[in-house]
Amino acid sequence: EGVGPQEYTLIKMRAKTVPAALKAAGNKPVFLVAATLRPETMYGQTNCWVRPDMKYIAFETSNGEVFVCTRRAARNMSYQGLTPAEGEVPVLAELTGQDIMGLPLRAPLTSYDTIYTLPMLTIMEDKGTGVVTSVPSDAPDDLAALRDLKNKAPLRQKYGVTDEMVLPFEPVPIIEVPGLGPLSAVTACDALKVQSQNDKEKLAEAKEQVYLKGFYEGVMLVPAHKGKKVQDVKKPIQKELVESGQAVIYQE
Ligand code: A2H
Repeated sequence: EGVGPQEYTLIKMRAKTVPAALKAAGNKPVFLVAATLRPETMYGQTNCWVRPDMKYIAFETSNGEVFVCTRRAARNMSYQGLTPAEGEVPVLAELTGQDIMGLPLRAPLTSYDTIYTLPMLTIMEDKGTGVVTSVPSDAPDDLAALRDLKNKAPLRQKYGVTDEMVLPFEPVPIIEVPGLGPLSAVTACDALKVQSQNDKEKLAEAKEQVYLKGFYEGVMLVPAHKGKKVQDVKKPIQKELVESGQAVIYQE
């Protein structure tokens, strides 16, 4: 990794219903918080990823909201002014990813009114918040994991997610990438014949093709920013999300 701290945008995904494991939250609004480097892609969110076997916590923030993420990330947040007392995390509940699987969420900027938490098995414990937002149009890992769930009914059953949480959701064209079209991750994964979320080598190659080009040459397709370069809208979109209370800045 790089030398300095990495800055992420934490996307606040509001739980539309509160599961039994989160009853300690009472009436406070509950958010799953996903760390992203690409806030301008939030127009293309189709779901939220959690890892079924991973441990998460719910804690109360300095403004009376409840955030769900890994304990490690919450500890970092406690030194970034996000908890009531510096260095202290007021834990409300301990959970596993499975406890919050299939949760309906309202997420910023996406055209889908409700998206769901779904299982991704390759989420790393020591990066970001352990909650990942899914943009299958522009992220090969997200596309591969979504396709796994779409193609494999037994996988959906294993983690208790229903057809309705998965099948209606398709990659949304949000960024045109020269040579890769309006669904760059789809183009790359199809060309390389990526087989699943565990197809490490091909996914690494797909990401190499998609990420740099997407960021440096991508042009926005969404009406609000149509024709603008990805590079030029990233910061303004981040700012808009933060100022409207739909995101916070997080570093690690
Ligand atoms: B990005 P970096 Cl569209 N485990 O968000 C695995 N992946 C994780 C993670 C974790 N614990 N935490 C965050 N991520 C993903 C969007 C996106 C992202 C797009 C394109 C590129 C991209 C939609 N998913 O990242 O190792 C998140 O996916 C390019 C690397 O800290 C996050 O941003 O550089 C990115 O990896 C952070 O990865």
